[in-house]
Amino acid sequence: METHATTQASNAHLTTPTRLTGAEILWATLVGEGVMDVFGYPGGAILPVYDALRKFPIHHTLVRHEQGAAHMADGYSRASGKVGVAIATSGPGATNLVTGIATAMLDSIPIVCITGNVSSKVLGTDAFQEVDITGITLPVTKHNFLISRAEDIAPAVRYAFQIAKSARPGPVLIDITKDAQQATALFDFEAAKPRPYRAHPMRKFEESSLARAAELIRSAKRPVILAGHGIIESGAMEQVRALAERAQIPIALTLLGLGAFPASHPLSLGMMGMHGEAWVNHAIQEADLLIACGMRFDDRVTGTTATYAPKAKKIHIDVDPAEINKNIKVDVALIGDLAEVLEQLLPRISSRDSQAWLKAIEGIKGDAAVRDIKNLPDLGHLYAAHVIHDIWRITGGNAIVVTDVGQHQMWEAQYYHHETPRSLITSGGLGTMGFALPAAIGAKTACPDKEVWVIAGDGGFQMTAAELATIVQEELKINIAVINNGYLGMVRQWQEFFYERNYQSTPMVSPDFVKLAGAHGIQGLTVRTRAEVAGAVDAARSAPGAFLINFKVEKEDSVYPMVSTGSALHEMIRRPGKDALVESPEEK
Ligand SMILES: Cc1cc2nc3c(=O)[nH]c(=O)nc-3n(C[C@H](O)[C@H](O)[C@H](O)COP(=O)(O)OP(=O)(O)OC[C@H]3O[C@@H](n4cnc5c(N)ncnc54)[C@H](O)[C@@H]3O)c2cc1C
Ligand SMILES: Cc1ncc(C[n+]2csc(CCOP(=O)(O)OP(=O)(O)O)c2C)c(N)n1
Ligand SMILES: [Mg+2]
Repeated sequence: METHATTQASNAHLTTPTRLTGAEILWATLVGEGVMDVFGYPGGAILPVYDALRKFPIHHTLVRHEQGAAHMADGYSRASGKVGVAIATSGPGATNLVTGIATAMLDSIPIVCITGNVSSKVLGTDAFQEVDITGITLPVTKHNFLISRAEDIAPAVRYAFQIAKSARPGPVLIDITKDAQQATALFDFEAAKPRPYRAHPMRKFEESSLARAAELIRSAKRPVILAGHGIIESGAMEQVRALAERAQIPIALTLLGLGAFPASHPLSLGMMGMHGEAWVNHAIQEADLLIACGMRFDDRVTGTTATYAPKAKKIHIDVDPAEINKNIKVDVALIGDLAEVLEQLLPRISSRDSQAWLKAIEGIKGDAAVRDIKNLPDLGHLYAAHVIHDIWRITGGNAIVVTDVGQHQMWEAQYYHHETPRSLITSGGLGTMGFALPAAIGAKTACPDKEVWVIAGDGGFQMTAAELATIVQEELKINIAVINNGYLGMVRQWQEFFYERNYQSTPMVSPDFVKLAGAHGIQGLTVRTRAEVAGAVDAARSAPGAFLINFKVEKEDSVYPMVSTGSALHEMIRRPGKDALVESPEEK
């Protein structure tokens, strides 16, 4: 239990060099870095660290699987912008972290993972629970360390925090041998400070590039801003908004960019890409200028690159030089932190008239509204779109929504309208099923005063459902919507469209999710019709503890529009008219 006395003792370590064990140095350095919460699971090779925890004012959440610890650290970071921390033992504990580390890597999320390893004297002997976790995680970390001396722990931890959050953020792993945890060394927090970070390579955007970008913006007739996750990571929401409003440029968002620009803003077009809005993709294909802000032209965003935005000049602003000309060749590259680059660009931008272009985009929207499932008559069937739209309406769009991966994830992006950054937490690049429940635990831990909703599929929810027990142990108020379509829906959709409806291994039998929640002491409800949705959402919100709603939705609905692999961005499979709606027979 943390006490005022222990807090003072550990803070004293930060100012006066003191002899401590390696385990104590680890915690003292984490305290110095501002860490208040960690997510982990103990075991033999990390026991000295767990033993020392009682002396430090850090809250430890005991997870049910180490993958959950990495996702919790990730969700904590995505919700708060701080570095999330996960801890595991050697061997299977460490390997269980890997999916979570790769998830953070693909979406550039700053987390620090700490693993114990066998004693340095037996490293490389296939000792009990020994794995080469630095070798295993080399391709999925921004950097990693193997530490075998107590005196190296503080500098490694401080450096790890700097690496995780600087420039393009990402995960860092520190593997610490057991003897290093047990040995003692002089702990000097100040002396362990890393050298100031210098962007590498230190390529400043040139004056001529800024001038060229400003000229392209001034002369464009059909410009579109492509708003990505880098806006949120840079904290460049104001600057992007200023650019859009001053030059009257409409904004298309990536999945991970949602919330970087308010959905209700007249210049907001919505999501681009494979399951983006049809008018957004058409606007991109018709544009004469794209201004990519902190986005990396993922293949889910471009469709086939051969025909991507053929009429457009392209400006790419990104902190990572490796992203420039990687997927899409651009005309002007501005390499640096987005907020800083835009601060320099904005004085060169004057107001311009985009009325004709904005009207043309409005024109394309009409057709989409007719096909929008929200506007189709209520035939007594429950669609995921209805559920998510209602959750958005009832929560006033103010919740943090954490999704899993699949159809429900795409419907969330289409029907929950995000006004603020960090209000959507989702695995984009790796697309990790099982992400939602643990990431929501991380988000709620970071933001205890926010309303947190999990939106998960029946498949992905089962991958990490063990973390329900963590929710109960931590007494977290998290609302869980399981979008239960009885299928691995997104894969079923691909089988429907591209494999002649051969539903091989996608129908899925699930437990009674309400009973499963009940077994953990979590209240729940099953909902089968639209009329029941609002009442259930209200019940969840007013319940004192966590609450699960099992939404039995239409089984064979698909996400539209869809740009199939190899197609151009404007060649979308569209939702059939209402007469062609696929509806499953009522269950007996
Ligand atoms: C089932 C499924 C379907 C999907 N469908 C779609 C879809 O239809 N549409 C869609 O958009 N996505 C979709 N995705 C997500 C997609 O795979 C990518 O994850 C997403 O498009 C990446 O968005 P991003 O480029 O904005 O973010 P990231 O991949 O996080 O890239 C961020 C970029 O910002 C840069 N950056 C970071 N910090 C800064 C800074 N301080 N200053 C400047 N630059 C910075 C980084 O270097 C990087 O280039 C889907 C995912 C799944 C799982
Ligand atoms: C760990 C993992 N395994 C497999 C996949 C491939 N995959 C992507 S979506 C999906 C189906 C998800 O089903 P469900 O969770 O029920 O969500 P739904 O699509 O039905 O909304 C699968 C299997 C994945 N993304 N992640
Ligand atoms: Mg499903």
